[in-house]
Amino acid sequence: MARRIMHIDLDAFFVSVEQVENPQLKGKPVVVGGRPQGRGVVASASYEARTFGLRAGMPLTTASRLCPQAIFIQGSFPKYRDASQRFMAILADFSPYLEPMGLDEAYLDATGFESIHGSTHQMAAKIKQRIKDELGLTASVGIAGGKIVAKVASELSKPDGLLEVAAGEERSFLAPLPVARLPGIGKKTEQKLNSLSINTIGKLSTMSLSALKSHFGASGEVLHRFANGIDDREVKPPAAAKSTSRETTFGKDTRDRSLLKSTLRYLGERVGADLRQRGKRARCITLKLRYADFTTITRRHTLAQTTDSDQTIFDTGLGLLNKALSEERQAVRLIGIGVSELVEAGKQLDMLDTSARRQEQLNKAIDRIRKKYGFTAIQTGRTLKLKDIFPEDGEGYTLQTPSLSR
Ligand code: DCP
Ligand code: CA
Repeated sequence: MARRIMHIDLDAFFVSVEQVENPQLKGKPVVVGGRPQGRGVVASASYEARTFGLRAGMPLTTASRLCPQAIFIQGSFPKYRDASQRFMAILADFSPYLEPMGLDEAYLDATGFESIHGSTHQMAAKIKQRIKDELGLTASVGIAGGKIVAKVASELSKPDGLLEVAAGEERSFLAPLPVARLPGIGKKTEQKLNSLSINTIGKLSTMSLSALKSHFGASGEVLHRFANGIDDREVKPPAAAKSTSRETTFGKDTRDRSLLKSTLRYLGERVGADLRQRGKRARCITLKLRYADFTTITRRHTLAQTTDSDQTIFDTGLGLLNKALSEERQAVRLIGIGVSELVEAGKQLDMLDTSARRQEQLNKAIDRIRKKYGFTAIQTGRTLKLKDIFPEDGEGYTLQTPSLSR
């Protein structure tokens, strides 16, 4: 059966999330990335801002010169992560063959879904509608026989687009487009191709494999396939993570044991919540410390029995911390805690033990309340101290400088 691959990409993602929250921003040039005189770059620009030449990656100072009336927003990563999760959950309703790429795009294999959703085109229209109804966002969708052409199609259709390339038409669809449209061709490759008078993907597709290999080495072969619209890479659901961790850098290097402990407790609770949400238990607990001179150490402890309990994670981490601090006199710059050697949380032998069972019930109750009222709705004595130190973002403490990185 001929494959039908979809590429779904949210339009002006960060900016659009801000516009849903504050509708006054709609229809205006808006930039997410930071203050106009800040040192950062544009992370996302509204399509109105793009008419002034604003682009992702452009220094904010350049952006404010090109478009002084633009509204500049700092942005908030947890908000975008939430929107991303809801976006992926909608897609997962349509097909289990889903491969998220970053926060706001995904490939979906729609082959054989006609009996459920009608044509692939109709399925894409339904997906777009649900994203609009439930998230207030617009998505652009490309459909083709392989990933690469689906992606080019979604990009070409932006914003709020839907473009299907009929089976067998991949090569002729790509042919008139400039080479830079092909994902993977960066500035350098583009210049090199242009210097060889190769300006369109069609021209590129006629270059011999050996010529491409001699100019671009191993990637010449990929270029050859993609330019011809050939791409049989599968849509691969992401592999389950093998570990999970949380870490934070202090505003100022510290020797304050009670601050170190509170922070460890808080980070450990986040790790525990993550484990339980994923239905996993861990056998190995790792502490990470970076000292003032940037020396970084990790210390690990393997438990006799797997755990998903905040208390056990913290107790084990604290044991490692006390030992490490007794061996090193420097102030601490960063602290982190992680768990690994994960197993599915099935029925565990130690669950027969009543204290372990009580722990589990307690953790479950905490998770429920936090899900409803936010992570900091419940705090233990230790993490409460953090309130005075770290700003809170409604969803948990903002541990690092607000970061837009993925
Ligand atoms: N992003 C980022 N840093 C980058 C690239 C992207 O922080 N180097 C963020 C900002 C974007 C989001 O990821 O809003 C998605 O990236 P896209 O490249 O898909 O850009 P947009 O969604 O903003 O615009 P488009 O409508 O072109 O997809
Ligand atoms: Ca996008």
